[in-house]
Formats: sequence, C-alpha cells, structure tokens
Amino acid sequence: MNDGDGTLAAQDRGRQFGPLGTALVIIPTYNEAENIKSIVGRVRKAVPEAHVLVADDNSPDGTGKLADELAVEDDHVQVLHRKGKEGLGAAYLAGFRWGIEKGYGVLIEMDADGSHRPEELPRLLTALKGADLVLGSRWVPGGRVVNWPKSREFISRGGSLYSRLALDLPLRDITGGYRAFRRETLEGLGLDDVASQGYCFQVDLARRAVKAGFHVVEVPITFVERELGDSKMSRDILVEALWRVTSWGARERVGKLMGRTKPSSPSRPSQS
Ligand SMILES: Nc1nc2c(ncn2[C@@H]2O[C@H](COP(=O)(O)OP(=O)(O)O)[C@@H](O)[C@H]2O)c(=O)[nH]1
Ligand SMILES: [Mg+2]
Repeated sequence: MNDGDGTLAAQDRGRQFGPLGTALVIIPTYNEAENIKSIVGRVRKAVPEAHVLVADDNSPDGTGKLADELAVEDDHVQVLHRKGKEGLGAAYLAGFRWGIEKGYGVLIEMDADGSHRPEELPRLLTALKGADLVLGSRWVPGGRVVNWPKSREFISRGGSLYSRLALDLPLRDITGGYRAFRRETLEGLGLDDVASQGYCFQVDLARRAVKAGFHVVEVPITFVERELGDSKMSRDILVEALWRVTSWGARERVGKLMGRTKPSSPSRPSQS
C-alpha cells in the first residue's frame, strides 16, 4: 500500500517478501498499446502483492494513456511518464531511481511484450532469497526460447558467449532482460555512470554485479517471442553492444597485465 505521495508506508516495507521487502516490477514501454493491459494484468495475477511501474517514453501510440487508465483502477500500478524516446537503459535507470526513492526492496526488469512470462516471476523471487541478483536465463538447462528463428537464437547465444569470454563472466545469459535485483544490489552498482543502452545495458549491469562481488544466480526461463507490436531493437543497438563489450574486455585485460586487478565498483559480500 502507498501513502499519499506514493512512498511506501513504513509497515509495508519488508512485509510482502519478508526480509526482501516489497517488489516493484518495472516495465519499460515504447509503442506497446497492444500489450500493456495484458502484461500488467498478468503480473497482478501472478504476484498480487507486487507493484508495477510502467516507464513510458511518451509513446506515440498512446501506451502511456492506457497505463494511466490501469493506474486509476488499481493502486498497485503507477506510471512514470518520460518526455521522449531515450532508450531502454535510460528508462530502467529512471525506474530504478524512482523505486529506490519510494522504498521498494526488490526491483524487477520485465519487457512489455509478453516475452518474459509473469507466471515465472515467483520462481525468480524465490531464488532472490539466496542471491543478490537473479537473471532469468534462456541458456541454462531448462531455459528455452519459443518462436525464434535460428538466426536470432544464434545472435543472442553468440552475444552472451562473446560477453562471457571477453569479460570473464561466469554467466550464460548476459543480454537477457528478465531480472530481479535486491535494492542493495542496485545501490552497489554505481548506476550514476551507466551510459549503455539496449542489450549492452543488461551486459553492463551483470558485469558490474559480478565485479562488485554480488552473488548472481541464473534461473531457467521460457522466453516467448512477441506476438503483437514491433521489436525496437536495431542494428545500432547490436553495434553498440559489440564495441562497448570489446572495449571493456580490452581495458580489463590491460589492467590485469599491468597488475591492477581491482574491481571497478565497490565490493560487497553476498547476503544469502
Ligand atoms: N521506455 C522505453 N522502453 C523501450 C525503449 N526501447 C524498447 N523499449 C521497451 O523495452 C522492451 C524490450 O524491447 P523489444 O523491442 O521487445 O526488444 P526485443 O525483445 O529485443 O526485440 C519492450 O517493453 C519495449 O517497449 C525505449 O526507448 N524506451
Ligand atoms: Mg521483445
């Protein structure tokens, strides 16, 4: 429950998920009018105690207005209206800041198009009891994708494998965007200087979490390709990921060669 200005009442903090606190599912949207009602309804049904924040970049198709209608009907749904399309990473950063300020204990990333099934969220939240960050993973045993052409699977698997090798990360699905963070984890990632977008944003956060010493766990998910609306990912986003990951990897290797093995973010022990 929220008090007047949307800040969680003190007794609500920590109540919903025991020591983890209340969960906020952040759904970034750009032109998701065909999907927004369904995804919010599914989240509310799958995890009724969780709250939802739609982070809309002033979608020309009216997604923000539809989200406002949902928020009027349901006090667990809120909308962050942003002035224009600034990319997935910027929308998530704004959503994280909003949620941390309001006192949420768990912050979740979820796409609006149904690819990340809300019905799997309870499993992610259960895993978070023993982890600092949970990644919904397509590429661990039990994980899979539905309705993807082989070419798309090849690019996605290749992107994760390249990131894993270039950045020396013990993870299988590094570009995925179905994740549950403890608030303390986000607070320890140094989000103020995150500039990456798209898939690279996800790689950047995973990389920061591992380097900071957080306990990161992968949970298998079934990723279902969208049926309605269009993908916003572009060639530019792939190119950005490739050059950023390559340059981070090169910098880390040079640092190691010169004897500087210190992680780039503050270290923090696991709380499992
Ligand atoms: N707020 C906001 N959301 C975005 C932006 N770009 C993509 N999204 C959302 O991010 C999620 C994933 O995007 P999608 O196009 O499905 O990517 P794909 O699954 O990789 O094809 C969807 O909910 C999109 O509406 C953006 O610039 N701003
Ligand atoms: Mg999608």
